[in-house]
Amino acid sequence: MTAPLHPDLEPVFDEVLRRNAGEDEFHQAVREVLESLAPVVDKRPEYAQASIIQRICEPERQIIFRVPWVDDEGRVQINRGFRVEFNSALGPYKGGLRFHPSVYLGIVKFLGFEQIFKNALTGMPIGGGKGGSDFDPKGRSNGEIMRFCQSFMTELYRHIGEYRDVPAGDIGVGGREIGYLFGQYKRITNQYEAGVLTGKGLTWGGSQARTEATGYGTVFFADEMLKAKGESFDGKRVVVSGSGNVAVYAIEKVHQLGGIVVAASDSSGYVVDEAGIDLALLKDVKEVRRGRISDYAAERSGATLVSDGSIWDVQCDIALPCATENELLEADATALAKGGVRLVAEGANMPCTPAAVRILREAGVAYAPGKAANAGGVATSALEMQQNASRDSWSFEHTEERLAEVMKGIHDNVLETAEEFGSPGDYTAGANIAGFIRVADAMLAMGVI
Ligand code: NDP
Ligand code: 2IT
Repeated sequence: MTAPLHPDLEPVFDEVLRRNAGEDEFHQAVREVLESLAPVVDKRPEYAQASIIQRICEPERQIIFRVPWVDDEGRVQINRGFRVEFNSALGPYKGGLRFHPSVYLGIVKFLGFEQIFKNALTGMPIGGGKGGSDFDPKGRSNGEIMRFCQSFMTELYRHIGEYRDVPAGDIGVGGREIGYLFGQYKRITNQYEAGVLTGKGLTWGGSQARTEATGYGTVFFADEMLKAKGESFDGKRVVVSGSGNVAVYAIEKVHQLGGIVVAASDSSGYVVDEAGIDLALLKDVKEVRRGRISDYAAERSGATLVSDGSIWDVQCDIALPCATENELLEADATALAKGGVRLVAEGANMPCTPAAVRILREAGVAYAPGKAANAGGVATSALEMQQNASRDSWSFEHTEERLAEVMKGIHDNVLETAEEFGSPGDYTAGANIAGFIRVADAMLAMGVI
C-alpha cells in the first residue's frame, strides 16, 4: 500500500512504470521520492515548466555489456555488466559497483536514482550513477575474481574518468576488487589516473577512513537523531543486520559510543551475542577468511546461530539495517515496534519496505532513510577525489572529523527542510526534498539538456 501522489505527479509515475516495465525496485525508489515532492510542486512551479522531475527519472545514459571470463576449470563464463549514468548536474557520475547474482537493470537503476539525491545531500560536487554485474563472487578464487574484474574493466574503462564517471564499491566489491579494476584501467589507458575510482588502497591513492566511512557515518547520523531527542548511544541495545563493510564499521562505531550490538547476520542467518559482538573475531571471519556468520557463532562461546527467521525479532532500542534492499518487512517493523525500538537508521540502500516505514512512523519510531543516513561512504569518496586531485593525503583523524561534520550537516539540513516544507521531524521528506532541490536548481540553470 502506498501514499497518494500529488495529481501532477500521477502521470509522471505512470510514465516511469510504462517505460521501465518489470523494474520493481526502481519503481519503489521513484515512488518514495515522488511521494515527498507534493509541497515542492506547489511552491516551485518553475520545476514543472521545465519538466525537471520527468528528466530526473530518466537516466542520462545506460550501458549494458557482455563480460566474458575464464574460470579455474578453463570454462568460459558469461556475465552481464551495467553502468547507469543517471544525473551529472552536480558533478561527474558517482556511485558504486555491485557484484551479486540478483543484479539486473532495475536494481542498478534504483541504486543510481537514490544516489542522485544522496550525493546532492552531501553538498559535494558529485552526480549520481551506479553499476555492477550479476557475477556471483561467492566461492570464487582470487584468480577468478581478478579475471572477472579485468574483463569487466576492459569494457567499462571507455565510459569512466576522473571528470566523467567515478565508480567505487558496493555489495561484493571491496578493496580487493577495486585493486584489480584500477590495475586494469591503468594498464589499458597507460595513465595513473587516481581519481577514476574510489575505495583504493591506502598506499596507492586511497583515503583514510573510506573503509570505515559508511558504517561510521550511519552511526554519526543516528547519534545526531538521538541528540535531537536528548539521548545518546550510551547503554543502548543495538541490532545491526549484515556483516559486510557497512555493518562491521557500524558495529565498531556503536561500541565506541557506548552502545552494545547484540546481533548481526549474513544471507544464511543471524547470530545473537548478548555479551556484544566480538569485532576482532567478526573482522577475522569476514574480512580475512571471507567466511560465514556461522563460523563466528561456532567460534564464539555464548553466541547463538539462528538460520531461519528474522534478525528483527531480536529486541533492541536501535535497529541499523546494513545488508540489502527490502530486508526489513512490515512484520519485522511490527516486531521491532512491539519490542520498543526507538530509532531505525538505514546503513543499506532502501532496506525498509514502504509498508515497514509506515508501521515505524505510526509507532512514533525515529526513522532515517539510507540516502541521508548512509551518505558518509560516498561523501568520503568525494574526499578521496579531493585528495587525489591535490596529490595530498590526510590523516585518519582529520578525515573522520570531516566525515562527522558532513553527517551533522546533512542531519541539520534534512530537519530544517522538513520543517520548511510542512513535515517537521520527517527525515524522509526532508532528505528527498533537500536532495531534489539542489539537483533541480542546477538542472534549471543548465537549460534543456
Ligand atoms: P558487503 O558485500 O560488504 O556486505 C553485504 C552484507 O549484506 C553481507 O553480510 C551479505 O551477506 C548481506 N547480504 C547481501 N545481500 C543479501 C541478501 N540478498 N539477503 C541477505 N543478506 C544479504 O556490502 P556493503 O556492506 O558494502 O553493502 C551493504 C549495503 O550498504 C548495501 O545496501 C549497499 O548498497 C549499501 N551501501 C554501501 C556503501 C559502501 O560504501 N560500501 C555505501 C552506502 C550504502 P552474504 O555475504 O551472505 O551475501
Ligand atoms: O551506495 C553508496 O553510496 C555506495 N555504494 C558508495 C558510492 C561511492 O561512490 O563511494
